[in-house]
Amino acid sequence: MIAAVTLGSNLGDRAAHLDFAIARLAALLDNLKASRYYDTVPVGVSGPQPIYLNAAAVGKTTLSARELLDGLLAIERERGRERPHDNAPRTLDLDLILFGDAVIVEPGLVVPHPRFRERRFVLEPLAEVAAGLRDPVTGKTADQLLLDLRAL
Ligand code: PH2
Ligand code: MG
Ligand code: MG
Repeated sequence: MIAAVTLGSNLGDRAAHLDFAIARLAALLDNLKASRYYDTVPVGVSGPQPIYLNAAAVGKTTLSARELLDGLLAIERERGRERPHDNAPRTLDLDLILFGDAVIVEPGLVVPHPRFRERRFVLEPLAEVAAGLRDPVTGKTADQLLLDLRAL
């Protein structure tokens, strides 16, 4: 299965957290392709927050979506991720965005990610590494979803 993961950090040495995550992801996903790092303005958070550094990575895996998710959460913990409240600033956030053509709604695991189509900070890096990757819900590629966003 081809998995797409997005990375985000807005606490501490943001680039070091993303570098670390990409090195770890390379052990979970074959042929890992990682995007450049994008400085992005915080979206949908309550108070003022530091600027994020976001990226995307895609690769192949034989793990299940749940196994991959557990792997992502373990990497977050290695960078001291804390969750004091929803959308709190974080050292490292790893979100599973797409998992082949799987549509999954389970506790703690919703794929495709429910908000990724509206998020430029997800679609821009994703389109860089996997322009043709398709969202099984809308049938659109990452490129098309990004264009839709630009047309708004
Ligand atoms: N993550 C969020 C909420 N808002 N904004 C940006 N720019 N980048 C993020 O990674 C991000 C966000 C929840 O995970
Ligand atoms: Mg997130
Ligand atoms: Mg997350």
